[in-house]
Amino acid sequence: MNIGILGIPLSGKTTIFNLLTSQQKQTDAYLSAKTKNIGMVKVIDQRLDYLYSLEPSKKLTYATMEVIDIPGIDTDLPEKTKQEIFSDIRNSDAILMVIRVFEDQSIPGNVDPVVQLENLVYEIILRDLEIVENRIDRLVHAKRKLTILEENEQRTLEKCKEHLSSDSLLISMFFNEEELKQISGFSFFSLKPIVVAVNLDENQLQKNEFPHQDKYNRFVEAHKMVSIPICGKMEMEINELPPEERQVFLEDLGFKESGITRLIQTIYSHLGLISFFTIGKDEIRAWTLRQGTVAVKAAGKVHSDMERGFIRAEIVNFNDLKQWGSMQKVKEKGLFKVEGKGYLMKDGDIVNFRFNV
Ligand SMILES: Nc1nc2c(ncn2[C@@H]2O[C@H](COP(=O)(O)OP(=O)(O)OP(=O)(O)O)[C@@H](O)[C@H]2O)c(=O)[nH]1
Ligand SMILES: [Mg+2]
Repeated sequence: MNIGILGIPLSGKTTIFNLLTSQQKQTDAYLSAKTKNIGMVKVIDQRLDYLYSLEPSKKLTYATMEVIDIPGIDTDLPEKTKQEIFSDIRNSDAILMVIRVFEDQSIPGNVDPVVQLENLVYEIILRDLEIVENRIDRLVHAKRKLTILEENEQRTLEKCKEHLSSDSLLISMFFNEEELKQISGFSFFSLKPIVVAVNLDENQLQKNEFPHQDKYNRFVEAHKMVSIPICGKMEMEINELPPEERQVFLEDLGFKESGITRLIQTIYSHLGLISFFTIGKDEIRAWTLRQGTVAVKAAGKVHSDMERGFIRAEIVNFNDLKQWGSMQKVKEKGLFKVEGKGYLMKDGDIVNFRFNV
């Protein structure tokens, strides 16, 4: 899973990247950076800690996501530069937009969330239109008769073009299965799920109030995005505290968990991701799946041999284990399940794959 971070210059992208990945890349109050950063995010999951407390193992491995932090997108940049910046997140599975609302005289830049959203969506649409128009152009000017498949593809692309030209993201368009296949190879930006981190100051965060909020919320909803408030500055301060003091600090301010934790969870759920767990003497580990994944494919995540030689999956759901407190009890209650290749994996499944190669 890979997430690309997008925003205008100096909106707090690298600050949030650092918080997500525990890195310390340079942030700057005046000069927009020209470099990209790549890092891994640990998907904190308290269920994993609970499993470890029942049966300690040598290693505890959280699920991870990769994030890419790119330079700020300024509408005034030359087209070619924008294309280059965007190309670094072309293969991302989702976009994390960072929108600046915090006021700070020493940091230049726009603080109107709606203007920023409109500009970024406009840029995303332009990138996709370039691809669609190029491809249509090649099909139209082909020096031979198009195949039926190509004719169908052209028809689908014409529909995409019309939709994009009306300032709409492709994610809000309906595609049937065949059409989805035709367009899947283009990695359209506007088909990627978008999570918006709205970077507020402490006061705005606590009151959950900021300028243009209603218009902002309507825009987010209309474009099938999901928004999460965060204060980059406060998150940095929390990070500087010793771990045992962080929770108290948060609770004093009226929060249950840090904004970064909520952000990771929001990304996870907006992308339709679920976790399953494997337990062994050497490692207790969480794995990420898309909702709707079958058991044999989940096995392949752990090891290709497990997919190839899949026999069955032995499954206990975390919620049942938590309720009854031990595997023994869960078995007595008849909640230990044996499932075949086509079983639809559920969030929180604890799995032992039986296989033979
Ligand atoms: N007051 C305040 N400042 C912040 C907040 N978040 C980030 N900053 C500051 O804003 C400046 C820009 O932050 P960066 O994280 O470098 O922003 P960026 O979007 O990566 O910027 P470029 O990559 O250069 O476009 C830095 O000085 C940060 O310390 C916040 O929540 N409040
Ligand atoms: Mg940056």
